Amino acid sequence: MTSVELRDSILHHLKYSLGKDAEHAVTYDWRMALSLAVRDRITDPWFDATRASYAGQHKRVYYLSMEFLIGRLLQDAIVNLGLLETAQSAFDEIGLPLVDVLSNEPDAALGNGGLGRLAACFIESLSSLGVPAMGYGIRYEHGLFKQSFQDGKQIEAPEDWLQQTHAWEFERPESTYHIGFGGTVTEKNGRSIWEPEDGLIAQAFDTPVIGWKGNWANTLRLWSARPTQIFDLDQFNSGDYIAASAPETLARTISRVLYPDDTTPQGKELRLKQEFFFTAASLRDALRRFDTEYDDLRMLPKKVAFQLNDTHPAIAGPELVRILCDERGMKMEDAITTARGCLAYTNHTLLPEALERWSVDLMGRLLPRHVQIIEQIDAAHAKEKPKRTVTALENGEVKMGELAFIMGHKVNGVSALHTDLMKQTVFKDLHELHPDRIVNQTNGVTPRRWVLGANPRLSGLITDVLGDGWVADLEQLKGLEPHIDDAGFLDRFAAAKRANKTDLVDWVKETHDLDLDPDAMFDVQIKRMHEYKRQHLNILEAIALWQEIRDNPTGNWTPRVKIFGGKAAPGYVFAKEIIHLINDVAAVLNADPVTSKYLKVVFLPNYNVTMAERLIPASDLSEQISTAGKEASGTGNMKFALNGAPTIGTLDGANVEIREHVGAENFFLFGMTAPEVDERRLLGDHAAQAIAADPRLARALDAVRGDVFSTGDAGRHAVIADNLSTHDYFVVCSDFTDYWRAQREVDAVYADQNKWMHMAALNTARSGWFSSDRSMRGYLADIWNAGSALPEK
Ligand code: 26Q
Repeated sequence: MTSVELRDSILHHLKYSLGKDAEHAVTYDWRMALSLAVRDRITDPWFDATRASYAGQHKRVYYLSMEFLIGRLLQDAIVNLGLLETAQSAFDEIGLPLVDVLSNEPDAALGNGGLGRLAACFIESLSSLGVPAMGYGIRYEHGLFKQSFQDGKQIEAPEDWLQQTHAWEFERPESTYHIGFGGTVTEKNGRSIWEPEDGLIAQAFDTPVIGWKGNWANTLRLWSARPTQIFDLDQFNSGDYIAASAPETLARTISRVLYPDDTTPQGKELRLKQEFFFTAASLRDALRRFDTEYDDLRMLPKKVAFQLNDTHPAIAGPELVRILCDERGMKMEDAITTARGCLAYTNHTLLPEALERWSVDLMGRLLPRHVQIIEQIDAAHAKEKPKRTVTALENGEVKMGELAFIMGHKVNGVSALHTDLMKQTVFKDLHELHPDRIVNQTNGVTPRRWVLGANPRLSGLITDVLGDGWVADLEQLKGLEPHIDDAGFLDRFAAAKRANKTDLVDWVKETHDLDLDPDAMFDVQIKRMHEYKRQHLNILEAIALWQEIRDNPTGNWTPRVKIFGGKAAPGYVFAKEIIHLINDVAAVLNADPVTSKYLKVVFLPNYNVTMAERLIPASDLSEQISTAGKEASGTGNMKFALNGAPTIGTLDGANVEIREHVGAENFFLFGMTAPEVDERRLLGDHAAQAIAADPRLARALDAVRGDVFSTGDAGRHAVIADNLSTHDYFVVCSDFTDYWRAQREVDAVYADQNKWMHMAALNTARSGWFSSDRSMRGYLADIWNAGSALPEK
């Protein structure tokens, strides 16, 4: 496509789809017109992919996820279609900067964090690989809340991405399913029949997901809830017009809003309804598709794979058994075996408080037949493993992890360490019963969004050296290594980083009126706020460093800006305290005339995918400092490494594998290992001991406890100091001293820019393994037994 053709298509849509002429069009109109013009280019490959999937009778992969953190879609589509330069020239002609048009798009935050973003990367990779696949989720009317700060404290506001027309989706009024809740189970001729009392309609909305070079497109199908009937006719006829519309509001509540907790699930009825709602609709949809092609249900495991993204869709096990058995007449044991052949489960956390459990009472009220089936699943499992069994139902609760494990033919962890810990801890007994079921699939990220799209300067350099093959085959980045010492390479690498940093500096100035020095080290920690992620360890180190600089203001300090971003779950009081502390520390440090040229702290509000795309390419140092054993994998860590930001981190999650790939000498390791953490906790007074042994830590904690960062409100942050000085479950104090040591090593290397850039470039060159294309190939081979439908090239 030429830029003239694209321009004409944009002008066509502006006029005929948006009803605007060029003279009166605002940025929104141009963005919509460009989106529709680009969407037109996706439609043919999308249809071709659908046809090829049917024609080739390929196995289909269905990725079931409560969250798809897709962010903006326009730039990604343009990049994957190879239309970036074309769009650039088209808008040059129109006389509007393309970046303004692209940044008009709202960031679709249909997820909390890592798990949701992983789903988005996986769907993109499956399209880039040409695998017939579909993502199934919920079309939340409101995604993750918007965050702002008032007096340093987090304020939440509703997110409203659907206020504007969603340019990428196609409404499917014909793809609807009736989803029932409650009611009773009766038996007829030995067959159970569930007769739900309430119900609503799940309606599909499809978003095409285009792969690299536009060779294939899959569908992200999101379900929206609507009432079976808009009005209660009895009430309507008896004259209570307003009350008659109540069922409508109630039904729509189901897809109204994303739950904002990413670790502590609350046993809320609405959440269970959401889970069943989207899972049941997705299964019915996949089975309808299967029925159009095959008539033998025993073929199901050969043709269909359902991947459960954590336990949130784990009700898929009992629901599929119910359909096969109650509706399709399969014997219960065959139904269980067939369902298991289709299902696999990915675990994303070992934190005990994050493992989903539902009270049998609640589940029985909403899904009476499913509770019965779970009992039968347990019974069948006990029969299969008579010696010693593990059940999903226990003490009046349904344990969703156990249920998903028992109903999956494979269960995977998301990093090597996490998978090992799964075998040793939460799933120890089940692993002994089924030693072949747990497999590892280390996470990955899509290089199209996280390198090519987000970091055009670095990408340009890489393509100059290697050609563009690396985009589809990221391990080709290894080919950079021999060039690192070539004349000019490191300079160009450093220049790209420096330019990304000045872009960030300009943006921070414009949006937050803060002055940052692009020559300072940009030390970045961006992720959800959680005690196990230890943002408080990071800020304690900043406080200690500030105190040290004040002691010796003429010292040879390496200038740093510590940048934070992340949201706290609205009900997570301690995480919100940490945000407040960081903001208060920032206010004091940034106003200090003596130290602020060496050390600044910035907490950027409303961290989201779009902000990550801006920050990561401009980062020097990646903070991955969770308590060992707690972060299942991390995926931000991979994005930083790929973009040439070395890690300071613990041996946790995928950090372990990143360090193996980039080399120990290019990774700033600190802290206890997972077994050391467990051992350390056995000492009742580990925090007190650590504080007694490190005067820097003691002094920093005193400052937090006192009124240094809480002018006029002394003791405001004492809760944090007290928590850390006493139980300190996440062993912040015990890791502090080694963290400080590693940070000073960072300072020393950064001061030698040649050495630093060498290290940074090696991080890029050696991180190609962390592509989500590699992850997807692993799932295809080890879990799904499926493959690409594209001809080999
Ligand atoms: C469950 C029930 C009720 C309400 C909320 C939830 C809920 C929602 C989201 C529970 C967990 C999540 C999200 C978890 C998550 O994002 N985990 C992260 O997954 C990443 C991808 O595998 C890993 O890289 C991270 O280490 C892990 O923390």
